[in-house]
Amino acid sequence: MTSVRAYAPGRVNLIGEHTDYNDGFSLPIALDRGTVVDLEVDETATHLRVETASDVDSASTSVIALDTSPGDVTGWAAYVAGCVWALRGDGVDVPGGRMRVGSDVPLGAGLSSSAALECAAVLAIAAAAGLRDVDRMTAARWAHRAENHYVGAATGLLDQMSSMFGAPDTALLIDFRSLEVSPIAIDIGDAVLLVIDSRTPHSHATGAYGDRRASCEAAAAVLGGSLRDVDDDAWRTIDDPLLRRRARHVLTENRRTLDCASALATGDVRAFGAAMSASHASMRDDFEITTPAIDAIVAHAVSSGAHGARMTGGGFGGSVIAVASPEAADRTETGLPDLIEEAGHPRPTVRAVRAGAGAWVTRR
Ligand code: GAF
Repeated sequence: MTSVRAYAPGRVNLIGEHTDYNDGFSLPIALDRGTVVDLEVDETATHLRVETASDVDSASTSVIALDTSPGDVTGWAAYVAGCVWALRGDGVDVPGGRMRVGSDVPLGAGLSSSAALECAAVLAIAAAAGLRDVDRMTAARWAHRAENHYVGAATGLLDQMSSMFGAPDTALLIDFRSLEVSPIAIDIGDAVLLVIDSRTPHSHATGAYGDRRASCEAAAAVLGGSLRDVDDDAWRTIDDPLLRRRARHVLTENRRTLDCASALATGDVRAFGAAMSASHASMRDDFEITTPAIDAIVAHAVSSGAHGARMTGGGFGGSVIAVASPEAADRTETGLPDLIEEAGHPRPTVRAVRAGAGAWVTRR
C-alpha cells in the first residue's frame, strides 16, 4: 500500500504586508513549526477520509468525495478538499484513502496555519498520485487555488510561497511580479526574533481583507496601472483620502521591504528594526488593519528595547514579530504579557523563533 508523509511550515512575514496581490515585495521566513500529513492510499476508495488531531481543531473526521466541488465541504477540511479539487482540475488522478493531520502551528494567530495545511496536503496528494519532483511553484499555485477558489478567501501567494520555499535561517525576498525568490541569510548577530501571539484571532475569509484588496485595485485604476508600475510618491496625486492612504501604504511598504532586505543582508539590525516599526505605523494609520491589542503589544515591545516590531500577516488580530537584543527579548518575555493583560487585552504569548525548513514530502 502506498503511504506518504508531507510536512509544510507556517510562516512569519518579516515585512511587506498586503503587497503580494499588488505585484510587490515581501520578506517572509518559514516558521519552525508546521503541519504533518500522513496519507495511506486505498486505490478502491472514492473518497479521502481526513482525520485531525486536536491540535488542528477539535479532533474530528471529514469524508471528502474525490469529485468534490466548491461548497461541498466547509471548515478546516475545506482546505484539504480544495487541494483535491485543484489537483483534479489539472488532470491529476487523485487517489482515495486515509489522511491523518497533525499541526503545531497555532490557529488564527496570523502564522498561516491554513497554508501549512494546504501545502502539506497538496504535496501528499501529488506524491500519492504518483507525481514525482513536483516543482515548488506548481505546488504553491495548487494550494493557492484551493484557498482562493474552493475555500473562497481571495488572498495572494505570500503564505503558500513562504511555506514551499522556506529554508533554515533564511529569509525570502519574494518579487510577486516575477515570482522570483531571493534567499537572504539572516545575519542579526545575537539579536532574537520574537513572535508575540496576541491571542485575538484573525481570519482571511472575513470582508475586511477583501475591502483592502478592492481599495488597492481602485487606487491602481486611478493611477492607470498596477501599484508596482507607478512612482513611489504617486499616491500624492490621488484625490480620495482613503484610497490615497491605502496606496501610500503599499508604495511605501514596497520600499521598506527592499530596504529591510538590504539591512538584513548587511547585518544592520537597527535599520532592519526601524523599517519594521515604520511598517507597523503604516499598517495602523494608512492601511488600518491593526487592532488596539496589537498596537499595544508593538508599543510595549519597542519600549522594552526591541529594535523594531510590527504586526505580521493579514491583520485584524494575529501576531507581532519583533527583533530584539537578548536582554530586550528577556524583558519582553517576562514583562509584556502582564502589561497587556492589565490593559484589558487577552494575555499574549511570547516565543523566540528561527527560520525553519520549507515543505517536503517522502514516500514511506
Ligand atoms: C494574508 C494573505 F493570505 C497573504 O496573501 C497576504 O496578502 C497577507 O495576508 C498580507 O500581507 O496572509
